[in-house]
Amino acid sequence: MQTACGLDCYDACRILVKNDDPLKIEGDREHPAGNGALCIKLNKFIFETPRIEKPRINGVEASMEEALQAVAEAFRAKRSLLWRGSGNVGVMQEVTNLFMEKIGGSLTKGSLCDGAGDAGILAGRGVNKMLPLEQIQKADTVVVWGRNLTVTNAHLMPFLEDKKIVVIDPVKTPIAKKADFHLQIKPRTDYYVAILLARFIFMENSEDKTWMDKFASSYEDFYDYTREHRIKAILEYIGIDLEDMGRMLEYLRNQKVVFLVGVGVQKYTIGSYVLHAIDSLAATLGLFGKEGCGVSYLGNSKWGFENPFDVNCSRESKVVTAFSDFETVFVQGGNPAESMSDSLCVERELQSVENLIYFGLYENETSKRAKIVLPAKNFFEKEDIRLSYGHHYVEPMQKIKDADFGISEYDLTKKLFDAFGFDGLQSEEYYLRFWLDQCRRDQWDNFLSPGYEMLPYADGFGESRREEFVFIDDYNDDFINTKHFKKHRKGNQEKQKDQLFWLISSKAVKTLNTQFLRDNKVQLHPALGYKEGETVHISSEYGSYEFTVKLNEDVRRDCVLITNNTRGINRLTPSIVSEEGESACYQEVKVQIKRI
Ligand SMILES: Nc1nc2c(c(=O)[nH]1)N[C@H]1C(S)=C(S)[C@@H](COP(=O)(O)OP(=O)(O)OC[C@H]3O[C@@H](n4cnc5c(=O)[nH]c(N)nc54)[C@H](O)[C@@H]3O)O[C@H]1N2
Ligand SMILES: Nc1nc2c(c(=O)[nH]1)N[C@H]1C(S)=C(S)[C@@H](COP(=O)(O)OP(=O)(O)OC[C@H]3O[C@@H](n4cnc5c(=O)[nH]c(N)nc54)[C@H](O)[C@@H]3O)O[C@H]1N2
Ligand SMILES: [Mo]
Repeated sequence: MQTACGLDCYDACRILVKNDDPLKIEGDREHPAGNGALCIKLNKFIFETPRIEKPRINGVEASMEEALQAVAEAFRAKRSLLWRGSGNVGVMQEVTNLFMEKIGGSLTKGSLCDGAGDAGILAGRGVNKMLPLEQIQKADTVVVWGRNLTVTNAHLMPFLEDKKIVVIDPVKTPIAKKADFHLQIKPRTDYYVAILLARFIFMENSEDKTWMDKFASSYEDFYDYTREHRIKAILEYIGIDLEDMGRMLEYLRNQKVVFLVGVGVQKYTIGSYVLHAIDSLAATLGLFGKEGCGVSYLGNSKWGFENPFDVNCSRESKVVTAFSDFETVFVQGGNPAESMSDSLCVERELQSVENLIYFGLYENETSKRAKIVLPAKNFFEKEDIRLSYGHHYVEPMQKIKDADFGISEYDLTKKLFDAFGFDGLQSEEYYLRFWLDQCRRDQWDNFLSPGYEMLPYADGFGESRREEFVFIDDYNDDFINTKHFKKHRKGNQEKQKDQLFWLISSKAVKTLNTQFLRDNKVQLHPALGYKEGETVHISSEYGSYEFTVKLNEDVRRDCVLITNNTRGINRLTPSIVSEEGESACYQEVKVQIKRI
């Protein structure tokens, strides 16, 4: 038997089941996106992490029937919200939307993850199509741009063999150590890197005029726009020199280039401009619709599908959720108390919810606060379909074993429909088929998303494929010039500035966000003078927390690195929303370090 991994990651691995009791699994060498290996999360942590087995009401164990009754009761409130995290990214997670629509409840809008970048892509291309894996394989140069590839997208590594690799990242990540060239830029400067590179490409006449005449004809305006940016001042600000730029150009001109862009570049208010600038650079080089070329970001996995769970509900912000406006908040597959930014504010908001319901697999900061705790089934215990934001392969997720506790999203929806006397819910099989029947098959019988195109944008941009690429022509940024620096300009300006560090919060190996192994470390460059193992107090204008120092020479001296599975990380982060894309801005913040 086979199934697929439901964890929120680019790879979406196919899993071969060797034995169902005890469960023994391995990767599939035949899967186009896998390499036969499974990660440590699947091989170990998913089985070792204790599950919630018994429902609870007000801290007291209850039967599933009692808990479901209490949940139904809570949904009779006037104002209900379903806040869904990304603990499992199977399509059936969204079946609960159908119930929310029936009761006139609210869902969320916006993203904790990739929304700002997505908005930047839409601004340039109209639709966010994924770059097929085979195009990555055909590239000469792969630029890994704010993606921690070996940790978050490890199964892509075989696709990078024999290629020139360039990494743009403030951290010397494992892939940066292997790369031909690493641009260790200051965080939040990617927009400038992209714009300057485009400007140099025009200056040396390496731009692809033939392609642009056809698909992006306003390039003269874009060239003018890049010229509004002052080279010397910007290079100084982003901390790289002309020689670095020259080397970058060597890897970009006259060859097949793929940019693999991760969420790291866009955890800022200006996140959309970054992706729009990177896409504009790619357009200058004529990298769309051609073999071995393109920009690969987190694609829209549902592009091309009709979604039976698309509903008409009012939407509340997912990033700065006013939980206290609702009597009932149903948290499904998420841990908002720890994953959302500005945790202190989130905790306060959650506190004033009358009925906080947690529906998940593991105990976490949110389950601890919930009035009703409802155990879920994991993806080995129910049927589903897995799409991916990293490639076009679609995998059925088959039920491999029975669990004698927990309830699936479909069964929960059915129970709620029954409790309210609603009709209109189709069978589980119907929905599974609905998704799968829309897929195509490749020559090896793999399911492919209906949105698959071998060469996306080959005919043009937009939904109609007849539009042109739209270059970036504007950049609004008030963070650098006003917000922080002005605030600290009073008093001993230079000294204050030196004491402020960028906060980087990327993903960790042994966990999927807050699901498995948690941490308590802050990674600092040894030159800052802190000792391994000492406790420091880190603070921002939003809050503070204590962390244990881990020295790491790979982090820039003006940055602190705290992985996003670390308790308390989001005490430090701001509850602000990106200018476009309604996305969280975890890194739009500077922090101070204090010895205890
Ligand atoms: N093992 C593991 N894998 C995961 C996850 C997990 O928790 N654990 N989470 C999954 C999820 S939900 C997602 S969204 C993906 C995300 O996967 P990635 O896109 O790889 O995201 P991050 O881990 O946040 O890392 C982004 C990289 O950006 C760098 N970075 C930070 N700031 C900047 C900047 O300003 N500019 C540039 N150029 N780089 C910057 C960081 O140093 C880091 O190397 O990973 C998925 N895969
Ligand atoms: N500082 C900082 N914070 C971040 C980020 C960052 O880069 N920096 N990254 C952000 C990103 S990219 C993301 S995607 C979010 C993720 O944030 P969340 O969506 O909150 O994800 P998790 O913390 O993994 O919590 C998922 C929960 O889902 C439950 N679960 C797993 N499988 C199932 C299932 O099948 N059914 C149900 N009902 N429940 C299940 C598990 O119990 C788990 O606790 O975090 C964001 N938070
Ligand atoms: Mo994410």
